[in-house]
Amino acid sequence: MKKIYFAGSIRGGRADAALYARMIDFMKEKGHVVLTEHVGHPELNLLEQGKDKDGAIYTQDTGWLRESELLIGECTNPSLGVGYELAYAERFGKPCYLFYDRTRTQLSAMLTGDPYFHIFPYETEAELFDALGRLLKGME
Ligand code: 6K6
Repeated sequence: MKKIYFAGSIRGGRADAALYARMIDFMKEKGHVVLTEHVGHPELNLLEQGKDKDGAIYTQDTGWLRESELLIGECTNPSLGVGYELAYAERFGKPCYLFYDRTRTQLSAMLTGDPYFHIFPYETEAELFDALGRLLKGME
């Protein structure tokens, strides 16, 4: 059982929210704890904002990042918050595994150019889940 920090776009756009939810369910089914389940929630309130709320989100999420054993990110939809989390995770030495659909995006050179990140481009969802399954199996 691993404690996983799942990173996916929120204010960057919710086009892939259902995919995040399927990835989170998959990781949980394999017996892992996903600290950031809300990232896959379809009705997450994007309009809820304010300095106090955002401060609490930042404190909570950076705490979870430090507590996590690894980060798994779905990076097809660009997100400033996910980019920040990746740099934060690297700073704290958390292994980072990044997935993106290469038919839909060109991942930032700041990620593909950093050898710290383990990057998994995919073309179909079946390919994504196959790679994710193998990755989690290798951690048992
Ligand atoms: C309310 C209910 C559920 O979520 C909210 C409020 N928003 C956030 N809550 C928790 N984590 C967040 C929230 N907004 C961004 N994040 C973190 O940043 C997540 O861990 C995502 O991986 C990442 C997304 O960043 P943006 O820039 O796309 O919002």
